[in-house]
Amino acid sequence: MARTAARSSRNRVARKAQSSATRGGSGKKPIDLYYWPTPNGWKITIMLEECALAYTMIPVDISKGDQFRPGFLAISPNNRIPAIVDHDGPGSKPISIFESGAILQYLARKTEKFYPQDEPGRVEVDQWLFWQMANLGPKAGEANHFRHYAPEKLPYAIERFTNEMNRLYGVMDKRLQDREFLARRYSIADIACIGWASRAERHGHDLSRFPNVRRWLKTVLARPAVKRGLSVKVEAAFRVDVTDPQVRAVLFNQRAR
Ligand SMILES: N[C@@H](CCC(=O)N[C@@H](CS)C(=O)NCC(=O)O)C(=O)O
Repeated sequence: MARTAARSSRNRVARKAQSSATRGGSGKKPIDLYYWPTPNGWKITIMLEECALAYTMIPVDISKGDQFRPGFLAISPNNRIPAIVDHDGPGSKPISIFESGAILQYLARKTEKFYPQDEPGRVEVDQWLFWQMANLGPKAGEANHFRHYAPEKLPYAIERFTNEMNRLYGVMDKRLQDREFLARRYSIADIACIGWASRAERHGHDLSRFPNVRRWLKTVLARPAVKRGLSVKVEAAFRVDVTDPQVRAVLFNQRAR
């Protein structure tokens, strides 16, 4: 399904989601996905796979500073992955998008998938999508940082963010108490949460305490497109050493340039 092609100075991996591969090519240029294998990156590989959209994966090695290259900053001014370029955007013109929530909404509108057509339905999805963007993702990032990457173990910071993750899994568990998915049907709100919930133990949590989240996770992880999205690997990512001072300077010492 995936092939590797040398293009410009970087390796790109062209992927065609399974169902579109069996339908045959549309003749359209694949979407460029600027990616690193992290929960934010997986949101978009999962969505592209779910929507059967062809894409070219362009690794952005955030441990080496690729996110500060001018070409990438022109697309993603916040120096973060993921970002996409859709060569077949509105009016058949190319469009670039950064911020995973904006990318999910764009792809959902483009394909009319995983996002309801009616306004109440959209509001329901948007609330849980923004909940993930503003809460689950950032708090998990901080919990992860203070638990695994901070040079000193700071009990206050560890407790603060571990508690917040506990609170957030509680909110999610309650929401899933009487429904299968976060909104009416499986949607971009669920897709946004998968990469985070699947790494709950890294944020200090055992999902057996949140049985509805655990049941939801089992359901979404069983989806073939989710499996494919989570399996988009970049070899170099396995070799990143977060104790390396150069890597730490790139990732954890960023200031305005
Ligand atoms: N709000 C952003 C967050 C993206 C983000 O934090 N990406 C991380 C990887 S998960 C990144 O690119 N880090 C690079 C860096 O810290 O310089 C989104 O949802 O797209």
